[in-house]
Amino acid sequence: MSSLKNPPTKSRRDRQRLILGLLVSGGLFLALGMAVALRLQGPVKTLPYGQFRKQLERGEIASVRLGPTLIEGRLLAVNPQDGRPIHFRVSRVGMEHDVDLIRLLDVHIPGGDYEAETGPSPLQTVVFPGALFLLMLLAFSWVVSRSGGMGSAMAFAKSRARVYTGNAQRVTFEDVAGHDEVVIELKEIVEFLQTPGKYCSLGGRVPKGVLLIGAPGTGKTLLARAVAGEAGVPFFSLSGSDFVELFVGVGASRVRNLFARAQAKAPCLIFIDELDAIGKARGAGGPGSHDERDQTLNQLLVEMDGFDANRGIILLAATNRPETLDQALVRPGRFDRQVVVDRPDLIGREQILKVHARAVPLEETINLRQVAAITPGFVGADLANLVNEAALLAARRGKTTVGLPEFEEGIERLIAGPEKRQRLLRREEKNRIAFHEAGHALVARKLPETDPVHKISIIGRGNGALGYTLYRPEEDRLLHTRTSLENAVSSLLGGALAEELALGEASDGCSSDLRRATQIARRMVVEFGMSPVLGRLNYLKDSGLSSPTAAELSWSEQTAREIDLEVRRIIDEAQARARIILQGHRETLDEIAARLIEQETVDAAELKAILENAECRTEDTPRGVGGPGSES
Ligand code: NHX
Ligand code: ZN
Repeated sequence: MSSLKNPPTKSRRDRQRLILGLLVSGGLFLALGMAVALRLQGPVKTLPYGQFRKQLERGEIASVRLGPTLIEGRLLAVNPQDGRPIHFRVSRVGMEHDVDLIRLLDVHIPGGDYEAETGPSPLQTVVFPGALFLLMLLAFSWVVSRSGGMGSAMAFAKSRARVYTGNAQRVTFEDVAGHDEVVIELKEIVEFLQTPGKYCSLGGRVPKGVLLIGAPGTGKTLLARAVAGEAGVPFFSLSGSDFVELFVGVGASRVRNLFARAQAKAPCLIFIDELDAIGKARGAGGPGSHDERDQTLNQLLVEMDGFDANRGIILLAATNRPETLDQALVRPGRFDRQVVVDRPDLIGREQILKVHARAVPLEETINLRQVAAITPGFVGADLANLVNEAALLAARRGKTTVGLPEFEEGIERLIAGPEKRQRLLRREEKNRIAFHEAGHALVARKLPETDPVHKISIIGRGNGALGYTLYRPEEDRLLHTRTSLENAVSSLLGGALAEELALGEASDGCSSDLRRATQIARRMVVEFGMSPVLGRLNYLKDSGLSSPTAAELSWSEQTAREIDLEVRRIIDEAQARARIILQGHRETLDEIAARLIEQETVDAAELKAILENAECRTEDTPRGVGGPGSES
């Protein structure tokens, strides 16, 4: 899927060209100005007025031009080096009324070679600025024509839609894997496009807009291209952010332009990626003026109402935040069909992997179902990356085929970045990292309903983590009970807690653990109604914005305080549970940490063995605190 990603947006390149053009014309302007100032005429001496008069009286001056504030002229003497004349300049400010001057000039300038000047020459006032203006105009239109492909400044208003016609990169539903239900729904759209007349003859109303809703990387763009490819119609593709420009009105005229072009090519498909960039609720959002975006959105609504879907234009749009869209966009006659593009399930992932692995030689024994099983939560783009990473790793290892170990390592690289083995660790720090990760793992293993620990490691990773615990979420866990959330918090707190128990105090390394733990606890209270004190209420405002800032929360100060206290209570109780586990299994904790220091990583099977071994030795192991179902 990554190979089909959009090329980088054009607008940035255009802006760079514009700035370059402005710089070039600015430079020209400066150079010309300096040339005018220097007049390219050899040395010019600036004389004091008194000096000038003395020299005049001594007959050392050849010619004089009297300006209103300035006297310029040429000395009789020449430059001894190159024989060029020496010019001079005298300010006469304050001396304008020197009544003797004319008499002196009459007497001392040979041949009466003096004259008055009324002001700057026409060359200076008209020709130079005119030429400059023309030059800048030329430079500007050159830039615009380079960027927009048309020779006028109106290129700004032209939409940047990429148009795909013909079969060059035709995508069909064959190329889309793992979204069978979505494909079924979109096939209807294909029929509308192919035979627009068939549906309206029965009085049906052809949909104008279809909204694809799904997380980034789930393949929404690919699906849109496949619809166009299947229908064999032109495909106008652009991103919502292409409309958002500095200049008010540009976005709106781009929308107009886009629809005009589409009308000319009907039947066709228009695809707007990141619709939320223009479609955010009007008047909502941050400070400052959103006039530009509002105008763009208004224009889009106007165009959607204006075009006749029966002529075979269908608008497809993608967003991952449908709740932020302006309600006007999803009303009947606009984006009234909504198709959710979910993260793929096990079978979907296997199908997607198969598509991406078509060009990759796999080991005989590998089954892509196995790879799909260990990649819960991955979307199409992730899986495409994974196949690529695995192939690169196999090549690096000198193998001719790609096997499961390469996929395993590829997953870790995608989640946490490449290994950073070179980092030199002090012995105490290595020890601390080991206890930290052992703490996470032990708590997770001892509490029910937690994601199983897949691997723990004290090898640093490219993302900056010094050590990590890889949880492998159980396949297709869509809902999380209160217990599972509480215990996830416990496990997150287990790292710092283990440091504290084993080494006397915790370190500053746990900040991201704490952030995630606090986030979970807060959502339990504010969003999931899991606090008995605050009740089964969702405290987010109606806008349903997924990341509430203080201003978007709808509660009183009293409630705010109660929320804080409840979040605090959840964290404290989770920590208490983790503490009981770590204290009750202190030897196991030491054992896991020792094993980590010895071999740097411990996988799920080794962890299980350590835990079972420890339980054989001590029969009176305290049971997990989470109630029945506590696992071994
Ligand atoms: C510091 N780094 O800031 C040092 C340099 C506590 C053994 N003082 O919790 O590596 O503290 O379980 C993903 C997730 C950087 C990326 C967490 C990048 C944390 C990670 C900061 C282990 N494992 N902390 C952890 C850790 C740190 C960091 C991350 C990340 C440590 C801890 C980093
Ligand atoms: Zn941690």
